[in-house]
Amino acid sequence: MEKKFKRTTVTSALPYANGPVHIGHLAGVYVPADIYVRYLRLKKEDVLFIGGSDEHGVPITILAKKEGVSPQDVVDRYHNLIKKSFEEFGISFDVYSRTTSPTHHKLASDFFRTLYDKGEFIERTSEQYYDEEAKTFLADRYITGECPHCHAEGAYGDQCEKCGTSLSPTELINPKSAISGSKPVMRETKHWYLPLDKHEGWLRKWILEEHKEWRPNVYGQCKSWLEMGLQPRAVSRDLDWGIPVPVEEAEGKVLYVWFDAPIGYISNTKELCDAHPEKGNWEMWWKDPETRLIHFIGKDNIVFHCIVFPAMLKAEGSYILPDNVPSNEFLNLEGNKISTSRNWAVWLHEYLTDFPGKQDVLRYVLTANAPETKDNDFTWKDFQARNNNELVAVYGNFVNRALVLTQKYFDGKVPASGELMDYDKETLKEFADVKGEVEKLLDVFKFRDAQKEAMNLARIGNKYLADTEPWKLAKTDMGRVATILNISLQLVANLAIAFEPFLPFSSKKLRHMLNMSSFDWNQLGRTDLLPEGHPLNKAELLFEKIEDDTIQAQVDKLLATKKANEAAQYKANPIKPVIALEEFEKLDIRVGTVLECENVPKMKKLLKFKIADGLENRTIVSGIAQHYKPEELVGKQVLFIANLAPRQFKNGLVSEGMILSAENFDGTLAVTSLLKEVKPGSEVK
Ligand code: B3M
Ligand code: ZN
Repeated sequence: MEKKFKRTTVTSALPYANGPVHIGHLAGVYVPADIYVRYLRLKKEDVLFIGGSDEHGVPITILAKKEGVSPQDVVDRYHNLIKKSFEEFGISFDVYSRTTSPTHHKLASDFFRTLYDKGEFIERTSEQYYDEEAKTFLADRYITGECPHCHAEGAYGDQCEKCGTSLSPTELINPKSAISGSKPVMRETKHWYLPLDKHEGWLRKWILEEHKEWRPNVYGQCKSWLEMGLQPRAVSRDLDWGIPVPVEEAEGKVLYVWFDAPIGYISNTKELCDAHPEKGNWEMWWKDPETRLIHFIGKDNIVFHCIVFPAMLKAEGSYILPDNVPSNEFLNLEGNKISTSRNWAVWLHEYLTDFPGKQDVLRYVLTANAPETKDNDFTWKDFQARNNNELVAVYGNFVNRALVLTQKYFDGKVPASGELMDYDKETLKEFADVKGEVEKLLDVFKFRDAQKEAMNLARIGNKYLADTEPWKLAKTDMGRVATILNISLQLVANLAIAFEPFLPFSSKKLRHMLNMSSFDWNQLGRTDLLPEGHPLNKAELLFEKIEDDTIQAQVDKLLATKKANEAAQYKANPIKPVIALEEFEKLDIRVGTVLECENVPKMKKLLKFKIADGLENRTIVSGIAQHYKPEELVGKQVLFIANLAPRQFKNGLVSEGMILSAENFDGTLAVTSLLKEVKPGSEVK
């Protein structure tokens, strides 16, 4: 049963202001949210799109400490950078504020106080690590020590980054405070907990029975949380960065970041509505049952938005609950998980430096590849292919041909359509259907399929022009050319509308080329969008081809990152057990000069050497063909073990010794050589 809503509040997860945003953020949350909001606005529905930065939490304080600046400095820097990136990519927030704003501090604080006064929290005392030198309780991340599982040093109180195990701080061997370096002691501390167990009953009914339509990944995650049974969750922390807990005995305690952050959606709405009364009262957007609330988030935020935040809202009592929580899975980059700390990402601000003006290309590719049902991979090859084969070859090409031909034959004015032939009618019918298809998909948050449908419209147009070939008819039948171009231009106008939610920059450009004034979703599918005689503006290219070397430059940039990461992670193997000098002296290591070197047929890894050893020369076979070409080694001096027992290969080849190579940590081999030339056969001691 479909509920009728008057308006929609759309929120998108508030990114932590401790780093710039990357393609994973855009693909997972902001592009889909923006598509949805633009679609609703085009349909002239009442909608607010709420965004902002999440500026509290321990990682921000750690970064500040590392940089020797204040947490406020950190969030100021990244809030502005993130905000700018979103603006540049056309993410059309109605408000993009921050959780350090005074409005938010007050609202979050009041929210806590309401729940406190209503008796919605329970209080619990527990023992936690305390730094006696720094006189502060330690957040899990602020305690380091030896991992109880893999015994790596420097594991954090919440996780060992080496083996990936989740930890609690008391499990660490030899714990140390990351603030003072001292050994922390256990001390009692009191916190407030939201008793989620008390909310389990209604949450079960609300999600599992009444929201079966939620995406399977979201529904499934909720189900498994509920099946495990909910526990009380602490909503306060011992920390000096955040919103003070508004209770007398709570000195030195702040609201847990996941308690205040979702309230940020509400505060940001309030900030917007207070400054722009024409947007209505903020409470209408959050408390009126005729308002529909939609949260766009990434999959690691599901429990907070589907269970914890709704429990908070319900406990408060005057708020509506989300109607849907479209959450995406993760986007990987060239086969690896995107990682800020390892710099494995395509940063939005860097993308725009390398691809100025190509916001829509990235938006298109991220939607075409959106991780809606499973994790997906972004590759630069795919990026190039989708740009060249779809945006340029299909969409751009069709638009360009329709406009240029109109310029050429009709002086840039929309020609009058004559009588339609069957093929024209079929084409028109096909594209009249697209509106319904795209809508059906957008309404259920299937953005990739919706964009595919929109692209289908361009395919229909491209095929229509290719089949009717108006350029061939120009000498014989101008009436027919006029009809074909009229139909094509109506299709182009439809494309400008259909793509607006997905590719807003290109739609704007196209709209200008078409000199199109009225613009709304309900016109989609119509064939009279451009009246006869309507003057068009000059045609420009909507998209341009991306060349191989541009893509290679991006791939190289990632390869350099990979190398740097590997180098940073590299640790030499432990030294083998000690041996006596006599044992070493048993080895006869000599210098040899490479006289000949060749590949071995059918044995891809092997090189066969003829080595001058100062005696009778010898043959050595070595498995280094993947690392050297034969001609690179001829004439060079190498080190080899001269008294190793001969070894016979399958094909009968016998190796009389072993050439010494060093194995680099990435598995590549480097043949050893000398700094000065010596006589072949010289001994190495
Ligand atoms: N800042 C977590 C994240 O960026 C968090 C989202 C808050 S939404 C209220 O993954
Ligand atoms: Zn470990």
